[in-house]
Amino acid sequence: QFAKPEQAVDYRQASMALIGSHFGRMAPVAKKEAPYDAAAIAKNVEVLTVLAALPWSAFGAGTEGGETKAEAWSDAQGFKQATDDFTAAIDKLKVASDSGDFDAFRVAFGNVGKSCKTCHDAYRKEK
Ligand code: ASC
Repeated sequence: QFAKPEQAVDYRQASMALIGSHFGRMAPVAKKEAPYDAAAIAKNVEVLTVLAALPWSAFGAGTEGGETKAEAWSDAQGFKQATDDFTAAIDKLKVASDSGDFDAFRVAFGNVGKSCKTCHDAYRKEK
């Protein structure tokens, strides 16, 4: 899939950047600093569900490095669990945003943010 390890690092960083963009742009809505446009949120979350699947195949054996701690490979089971928890949280965000219910969206959005942070705290190098 990746000819060189650097290409895997680039791919996971690029896909994470897109996830951060499509997730982060909804933060003002969740914080009630911007109006809740249910259709716009649902459309954005649709994109996010696709993006959320992308990074994980770019953490294969031999691609250690970048911003990722060695623990992502030495604790492969924990890392897999953390990424599965994230995609499960994204799936719940999709259900919530499709419902058009603001409070359901807000709670599910917060849970996705927690799963981002849990995985970053454990497996991403300090900046
Ligand atoms: C973001 C982003 C993250 C998460 C995290 C949530 O927008 O880039 O890594 O949210 O900060 O706690």
